[in-house]
Amino acid sequence: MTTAATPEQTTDTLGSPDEDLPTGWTIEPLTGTLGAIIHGPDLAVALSAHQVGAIRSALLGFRVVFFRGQHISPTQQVTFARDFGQLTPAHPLLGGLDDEHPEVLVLDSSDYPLGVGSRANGTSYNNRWHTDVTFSERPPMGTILAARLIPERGGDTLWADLIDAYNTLSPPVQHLIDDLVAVHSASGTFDRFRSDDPSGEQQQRLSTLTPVHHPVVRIHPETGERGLFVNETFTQSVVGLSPTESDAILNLLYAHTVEPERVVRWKWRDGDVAFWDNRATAHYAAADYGDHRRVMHRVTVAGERPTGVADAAPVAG
Ligand SMILES: O=C(O)CCC(=O)C(=O)O
Repeated sequence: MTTAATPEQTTDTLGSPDEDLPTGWTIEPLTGTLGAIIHGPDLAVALSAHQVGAIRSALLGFRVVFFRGQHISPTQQVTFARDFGQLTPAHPLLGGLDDEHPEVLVLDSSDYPLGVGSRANGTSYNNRWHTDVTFSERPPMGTILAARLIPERGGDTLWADLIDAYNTLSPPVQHLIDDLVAVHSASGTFDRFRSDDPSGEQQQRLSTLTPVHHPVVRIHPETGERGLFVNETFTQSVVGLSPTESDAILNLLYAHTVEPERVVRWKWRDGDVAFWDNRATAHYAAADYGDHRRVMHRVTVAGERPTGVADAAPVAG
């Protein structure tokens, strides 16, 4: 199991007591448990194994880490991301930035015209809580998001801590959900292709994606922690429950997950980079900047098939 940096191991001033940090690096936690700024790295240059290990450890401990003012190019973003594993294509349904950068997904608010909240055709520009690509068998392990164009006001991103969400449920509710399995699907969210896809190519890709099953409570593959693994964007229902039961349990979990104590909010500045553990967080991009433009580049590191409590339990002899 990998060791994770925790808020207790760091200080919010320069000179962290964490002796494992590379020289000149410090970690500034943003809340009691979730989110930290890593000061010191230059993501535009090759990192040493020690530096990569320090970022990974901070990621496991804080679940989302931030780097200020990096201004990295798409190629540098891809190179940095590769330090943490194999990359996925930009998205199962959407193309990449260009032929040189098939791993870079462009999130441009101008592709989703119309102001606040839900956008054209009833679709949204990530202003809905979600964990990335949980409609696939192997959702990404992590996501690296680089700010390219930030509106003057608004456009923050919020992350919620899925492990703390599990840990703060009462034991009877934990017991109730520990062995449940949920259905995740891209349809609904990406239905806009029906009206927005003259060639039919994206609709064709959508039709190849069948719903997948994931445990409601996921065991983190590196830390062994239990976390909720459902989100209101891609989770459709809980297997074996009536629609009323499924909706009630999922809505309870969603509401609990995004209570303010479990959320960190990031105010972007030009050149910032965020890296989140997609196995332990959900996120939400606030669409509160009217018709201003906001552009982000996203790269995702491949992940494994989620395992649940039942998968991890020892087999009875
Ligand atoms: O644009 C953002 O701030 C978040 C992006 C996002 O939600 C995503 O990549 O899934």
